[in-house]
Amino acid sequence: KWKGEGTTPNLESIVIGRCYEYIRIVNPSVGEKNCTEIWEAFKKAFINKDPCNILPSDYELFINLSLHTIPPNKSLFWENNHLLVTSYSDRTRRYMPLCDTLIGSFGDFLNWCGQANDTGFNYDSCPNTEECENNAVESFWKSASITYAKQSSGVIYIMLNGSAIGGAYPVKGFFADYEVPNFQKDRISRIEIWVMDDIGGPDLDSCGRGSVQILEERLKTMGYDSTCIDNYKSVLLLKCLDYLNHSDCSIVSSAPSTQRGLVSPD
Ligand code: ENP
Repeated sequence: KWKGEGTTPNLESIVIGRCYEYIRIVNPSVGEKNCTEIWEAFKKAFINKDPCNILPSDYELFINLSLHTIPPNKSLFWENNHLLVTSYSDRTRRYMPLCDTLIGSFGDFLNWCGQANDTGFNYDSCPNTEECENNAVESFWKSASITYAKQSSGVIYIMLNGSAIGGAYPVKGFFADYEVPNFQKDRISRIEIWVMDDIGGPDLDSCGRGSVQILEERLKTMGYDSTCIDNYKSVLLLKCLDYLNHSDCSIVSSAPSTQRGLVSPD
C-alpha cells in the first residue's frame, strides 16, 4: 500500500464531464475535441504500468490531443495559492492559469494511478512524491507545466504567497523547474509578480526580499523586464471578502459604502 491517496472515485465521469463542459461552455473557442479519445490517451499514460515509472513523455499523445491556444496576457503562474488562483481567474474570464486550460482540467483537484499487470485504477492508494517522483500525477503536471509555459505570451503574471513557509518562490518546484526555463523570450513582453500575504499572516517574503529577490534576479539575468507588486490591490480585495474588518483590509473597510449600514435612520 502506498502513502498517497488513491484514484479519485468516478474519475472517468468527472474528467469526461469536465472536458465537454470546457469545450462547450467554459471556452468554446478551443473548437471541436473528442473528449473520449483524450481520456483514452490520458489513461494510456499510466494504466497497466509500474506506478513509479511514469514519465512526462508518457502524456505526449494526451497533450497533443488536448492542446489549444492560451491568449496573450492571460497566463497566470503561481505557487502556494491554489484556491485563490482558482477564484481570481474565474474560469478563464479574468486569467487562464494552467488549471483553467483543457489540459489542466484533467488533473485539477484529482488523483490517479494504475498498477503493473492490471488494467484498472488503484482506488486504494497511489505513490506520493517522497515515495517516487515519477508517479502518474507528478509527471502529468510536469508535462502540463512545460507545455503551458512554452505557450504563454505577452504579459506574464505570477502570483506568490508572501506568508508561505519555505519562501514565496520555492527554488525547487513546478514553477522554478518546469515553467521559468520554458518561457519563450521572444513572445514575452514583460513579467509582473504579485506577492500576496495571508490576511493576518506573517509577511515572510516580499518584493526585493528573500526568495522573491532570487526570482527577480533570475528573470533579470534571463533578460526579462519584470516588476513586482506587494499585496496587489485587485487580488487583495478578493482575499478581503472574508475579512472585512481586519486591519490588513482597511482598503475595503474604509470605503464609504461599508459605513452606510451603520448610520441610524434619522
Ligand atoms: P500546491 O501544492 O499549492 O497545490 C497543488 C494543488 O493544485 C493540487 O490539488 C493540484 O491538483 C492542483 N494544481 C493545479 N494546477 C497545478 C499545477 N500546475 N501543478 C501542480 N498542481 C496543480 O501547488 P504546486 O504543486 O506548488 O503547483 C503550483 C504550480 O502550478 C505552479 O508552478 C503554477 O505556476 C502551476 P492535483 O491533481 O495534484 O490534485 C503545474 C503543476 O500552474
